[in-house]
Amino acid sequence: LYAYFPGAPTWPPFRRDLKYAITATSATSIDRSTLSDVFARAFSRWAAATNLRFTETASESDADIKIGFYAGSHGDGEPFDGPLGTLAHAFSPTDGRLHLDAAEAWVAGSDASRASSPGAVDMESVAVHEIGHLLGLGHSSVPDAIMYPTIRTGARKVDLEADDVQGIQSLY
Ligand code: TQI
Ligand code: CA
Ligand code: ZN
Ligand code: ZN
Repeated sequence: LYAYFPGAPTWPPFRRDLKYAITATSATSIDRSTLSDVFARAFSRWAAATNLRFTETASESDADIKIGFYAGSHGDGEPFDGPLGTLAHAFSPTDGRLHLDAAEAWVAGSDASRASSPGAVDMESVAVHEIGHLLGLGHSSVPDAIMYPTIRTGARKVDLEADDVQGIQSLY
């Protein structure tokens, strides 16, 4: 079953049109248009299950959600740890920060088939999971769910399960 954060925080009802910015990208070698693509696809999966809409903005100050790549300590008390271990993290609503570990061997876009090479991490799979956290979902006990707390190394898991859909629809 799906879960929420303590107190079940959500984005408030008058904020159904959320803007996201992909800001700190200097620490990754993946090009900007691929990143835009991966996140557009990841957000669209949650938009399809809710009345939420997500739009990319180039202006960080306009953004509700701020996505960036960081290595090691990066000022939020949750340092990244180099290859594997923690891949990414996101904070509960309405914080809006989604951080990815710049040290991972990220694969994205047309490279996604390489996700099976050793140590590779499929970015879209991680993005879909972290957006679930951004929207207020905790971890699910259903192994096939996007919000299950583990994923097989190299696996690609981007489709919401019934459990994820029920979870997000109970919040929005
Ligand atoms: N990052 C953890 C996660 O997103 C960070 C975390 C632990 C967390 N507990 C949390 C975030 C509670 C919010 C709320 O779960 S991770 C996976 C999965 C990670 C793990 O790097 O371990 C994915 C990131 F599920 F596959 F194991 C993305 Cl998809
Ligand atoms: Ca790591
Ligand atoms: Zn962080
Ligand atoms: Zn998680």
